[in-house]
Parts: sequence; C-alpha cells; structure tokens
Amino acid sequence: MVAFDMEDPPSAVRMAEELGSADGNFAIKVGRPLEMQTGKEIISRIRDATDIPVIYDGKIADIPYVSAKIAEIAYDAGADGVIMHAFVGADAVREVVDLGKGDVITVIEMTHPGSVEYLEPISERLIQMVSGIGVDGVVLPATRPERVKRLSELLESESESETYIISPGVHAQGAKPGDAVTSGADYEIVGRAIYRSENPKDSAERIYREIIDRLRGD
Ligand code: NUP
Repeated sequence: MVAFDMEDPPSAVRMAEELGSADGNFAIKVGRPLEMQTGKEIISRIRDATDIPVIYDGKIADIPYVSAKIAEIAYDAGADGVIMHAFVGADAVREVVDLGKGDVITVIEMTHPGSVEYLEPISERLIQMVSGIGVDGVVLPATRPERVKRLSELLESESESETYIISPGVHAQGAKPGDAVTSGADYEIVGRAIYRSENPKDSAERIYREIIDRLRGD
C-alpha cells in the first residue's frame, strides 16, 4: 500500500496512473498532507486515474456523527476504505461501519515511539472491541514486529470474520520490507521510500518483490 503524502496533486495523479500498471499488488493510501491541497477532489482524481484500491487515511477521531460524516464524504468521493482511530470508542467505530459504504480500517497501535505511552497499554482491548464490531482491517506497526505478532494472534482468536492487517513504518521509519508480513500482517505501507524516490514505479515494484521474497523465505 503506497502512502500518498506528497503535497503536489499532479504528481500524485501521475503516480496513481503508474501504479495501476506496475508489477505487483498495490493500493493507494491518501494522507492528509495531500488531501489538504485540494480537499476531497484529490480522492476522486486518483480514483479516476487507476483501478487499484484507494484508501482515505484521515485518521478519523471524532464524535460518531462527525466521524461518519467525514467517512461518507471520502467514500462518496471514491474511496474504497477509510482509516479511523479505534480509541474514540465503539459508538464512533460502529457508526462508520454502519454506513456500509466501504472498508473501515481502525488504528490500534502506531509506529512512532509515543504510541507506547498510551496506545500500547490499551491495544488488546481495542482489538477485542473492533473484532466485536466487525471492522475490515486494522493498522499495526511494522516498526514493532513483536507487537504485530502478538496482536495478529489475538485478532485471529477474537474475530469471527477475516480482518486484514496493514502495517506502516517500512524504510523511512526503520522497518525492513517484510518485517510485518512475516509477523502476521497482510500488507505493508510504504510512503517516502517510494514517492520521494527518483522512479516511484520502480521503487514500488522493487519493494514489493522484497516483501514477497521475505514471505517466501528467500
Ligand atoms: O501508526 C501509523 N504510522 C504511520 O506511519 C499509522 C499510519 N497510518 N501511518 C501512515 O503511514 C503515515 O501517516 C504515512 O502516511 C505512512 C508512512 O509513511 P512513510 O513513513 O513510509 O513515509
């Protein structure tokens, strides 16, 4: 999953087109630094530029009504999924899930050191809560593979349906390609190492192959 946090909409659209024909299994995650340039239109422009999944990473964390409103705007603009925080509570998560307009992915633990202060102590409860509601996916930190392992096992025992795990932190934040998928994640998120590179399509394809090689144990 390629994180689009660049601040230049035309280059984002160009990269979306390139990723559509890249060798591998890709998705695009639109972050706030990009969204703030144009508003929801950038989601629609990326949606129109490619067939691969588009996720809006608004890290939504508001009262249920406003959380659902933000998610609905993103879905209606063309997002296949949205990322929201789990810590806001079951009512907010449920209100977004109940929209039934696309995938809901909840942040459980984050990649930065500060995540250990408040999120890590409550993350097992957050997994239980979102499993009970039936979200589509969760975010776990590739920077802490041991946490991905522990929480993916818990997720598997708690969830009645398949819940996928997406993990950021590869390269720019120190994780190596493959660290998360070999610990139980389904997808790895890579931003700067791709969009800041000289040839983003080549970089995406190379990192994708590295992840697959690690999974196969090559
Ligand atoms: O815990 C998180 N850490 C994180 O980096 C949750 C996230 N959603 N992200 C996002 O992943 C972050 O907002 C950025 O879009 C991407 C990582 O980008 P980079 O460090 O590969 O550039």
